[in-house]
Amino acid sequence: YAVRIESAEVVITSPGRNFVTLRIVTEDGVTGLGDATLNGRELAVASYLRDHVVPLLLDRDASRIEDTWQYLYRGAYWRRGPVTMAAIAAVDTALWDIKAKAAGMPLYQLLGGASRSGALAYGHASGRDVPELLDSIRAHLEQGYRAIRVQTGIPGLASVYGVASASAGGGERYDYEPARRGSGSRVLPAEESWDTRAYLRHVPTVFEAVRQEFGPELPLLHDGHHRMTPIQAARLGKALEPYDLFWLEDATPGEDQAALRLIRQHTTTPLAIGEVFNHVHDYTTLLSERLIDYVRSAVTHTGGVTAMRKLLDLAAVYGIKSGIHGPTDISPVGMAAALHLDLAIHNFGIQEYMPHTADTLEVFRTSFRFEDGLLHPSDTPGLGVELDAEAAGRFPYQPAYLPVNRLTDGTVHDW
Ligand code: GCO
Ligand code: MG
Repeated sequence: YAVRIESAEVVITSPGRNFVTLRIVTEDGVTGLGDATLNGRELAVASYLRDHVVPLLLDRDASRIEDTWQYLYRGAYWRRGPVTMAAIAAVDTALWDIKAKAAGMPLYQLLGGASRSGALAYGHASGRDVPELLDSIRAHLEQGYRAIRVQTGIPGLASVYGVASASAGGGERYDYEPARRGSGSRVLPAEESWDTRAYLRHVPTVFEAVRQEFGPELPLLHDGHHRMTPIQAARLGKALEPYDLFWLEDATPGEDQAALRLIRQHTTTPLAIGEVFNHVHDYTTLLSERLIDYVRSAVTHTGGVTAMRKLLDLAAVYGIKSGIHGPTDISPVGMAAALHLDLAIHNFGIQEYMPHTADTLEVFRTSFRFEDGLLHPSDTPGLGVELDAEAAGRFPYQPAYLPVNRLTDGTVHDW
């Protein structure tokens, strides 16, 4: 059994934000899609694919997924990194899409079938102040969310990570954390300012207000976005214990695995990390020493379905669960891949979810659905996402960067 890869094409489109998609077509005319979007560094992955991967894919056997993964990973000699691993992820995901379509099955069936009826999703509530935050949580509950990420403005700081600039008003907010765009030919990142002490003073009071208003049941999450030192993170984890968080995410910069030991010694607040990771070896200390509770990798940035399955199976050995990365800079293709894994694996924890814009959903025709707080990949064969090339062409690439963060004295800090 062999199916020749006939063509492979990189599609860059920007229906509100930039997405990079790999589209592989077999000799039988079966199409597979893979997400290769790396927010703010999109063209590097597009070039890696176009210049160095597509020429190797042509005429290969599309059915040999593991072999192709190893060929691209070991064959490059140079290992890991977000650009390489996003490129490999796109190929891998597209080949799984093809295999599942050829089998006439939704991908989760090839991964072993459903382990649950749907994937619990968490939504992003935020507010510049507490009243606006409470309104945003209410709006999310009305939309059916059963778990909520809580981010707020900090008194004294002009703009803070995770806080949408417009008010919720009951509708969906699409302006969350857009990669900033400039005008003219030169685009520079926006700059934000940060004060960790002000943040540490304020956040526990916010969770106090949220628990007062919504009671003890609602699962609440919070993202520290890499901004604390280990001892500051330990202190925040302790201060938040009375509010029973589902998780505290990215308390410290992710590359320092040992930092989690110090946090863990001081707090029972569950910890999640890994959205900037791209390899199982980013996690080995964290998993084997049980220093985290949730794995935050994106399928898109961690080598695709094949590598994520292995990573999550290793996490399962230690009783650690999934919390797959799913903000809107993961394309609907990457999101669908996450949902098939969520349904199939045993150690599912929660799935991050933000609806994509109407323009994005015109380019990417999805079939997954959000209902009563749960996400469901559809039973459409494959991933269940199709790319409308004509619509994609209407939204050309626009240079855009994520913001840069500085302490109030001007020192560059983690964003
Ligand atoms: C999250 C993340 C995102 C990232 C974004 C960067 O928890 O969803 O922190 O909001 O900041 O993916 O591109
Ligand atoms: Mg995060």
